Amino acid sequence: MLPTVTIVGAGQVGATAAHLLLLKGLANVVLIDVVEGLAAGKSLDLLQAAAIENLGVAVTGSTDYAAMAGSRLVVITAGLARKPGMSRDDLLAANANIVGPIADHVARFAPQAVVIVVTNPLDVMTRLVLQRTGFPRERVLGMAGTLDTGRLRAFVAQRLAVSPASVQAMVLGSHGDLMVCVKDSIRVDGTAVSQRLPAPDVDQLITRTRDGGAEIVSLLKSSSAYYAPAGGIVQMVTAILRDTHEIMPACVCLEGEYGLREVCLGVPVELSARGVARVVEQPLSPQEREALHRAAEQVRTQLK
Ligand code: TXD
Repeated sequence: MLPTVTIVGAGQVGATAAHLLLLKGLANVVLIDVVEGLAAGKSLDLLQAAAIENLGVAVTGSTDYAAMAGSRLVVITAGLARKPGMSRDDLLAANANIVGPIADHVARFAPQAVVIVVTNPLDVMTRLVLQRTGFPRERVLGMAGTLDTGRLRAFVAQRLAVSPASVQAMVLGSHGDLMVCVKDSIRVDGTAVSQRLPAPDVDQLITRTRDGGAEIVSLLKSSSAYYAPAGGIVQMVTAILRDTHEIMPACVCLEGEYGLREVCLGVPVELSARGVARVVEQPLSPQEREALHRAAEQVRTQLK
């Protein structure tokens, strides 16, 4: 029997992630949204889309948080998204008021679930969910690093006209201006990117990755990105449901790793059936380490 994944927030990111999960035949999906009819309507549409693909998956939608009972994973995408000119931090107070009570519902109705937080500002919301659920840190993760890494891989692959499958990278730190792109981690067919591109070009691709969300917001105007964010969610969900032990970046509460404590930040983690099997300490240059600590400071300030 397929496991159940609940997605709270049936908006752009939530519904697109549901679609991907169903098409990959990975899970049955429960959608929950406060807007009357939204989750129910989208779940019917998704059920029919799955039937066209001959997939016998279950999809339901509800306004009732109790519908998440028995879920293996809960993904939180509920909240406001950015409009042009807004930073992720402008969403802080409004989204904390949405995500805090949702975390209480998760603790009540899905006490054994692994939680993936997506709502911005991501690092602060992940910490909030960790505190409000009281779950161990292994079971509360934030999604941003898989998205940011995907963006960087896309830009490098496009610039060099190679397959994205040939490009490896690791983007850490905060989801925002203080993201930390580990330059040594960018490799093309196993060779350092510095052998393929001049340093200013690499820097330009890193800057475009850092501003990748804003670039899309400024074009779409009435919403932020959702296809690649949904892909980033499904990459993590797949590793957890299939117990792959893959290493990928995720936002997790640090307990001494990288010299940081009690702050949630993007770092490489090994994902398994129980969530985070291990935080991986990747070698960083002194500048990257300092940038990671600056990101931690900013997240701490926002938490206050
Ligand atoms: O990398 C990342 N982490 C991100 C995060 C990448 C892209 C988007 N990122 C953030 O995800 C974005 O800044 C937002 O904070 C969330 C959701 O973005 P999305 O684009 O999906 O926003 P929508 O389309 O507005 O959908 C949000 C839905 C909407 O249907 C609301 O009715 C619902 O959330 N909502 C709720 N559902 C359940 N319960 C409550 N309380 C609730 N409040 C709003």
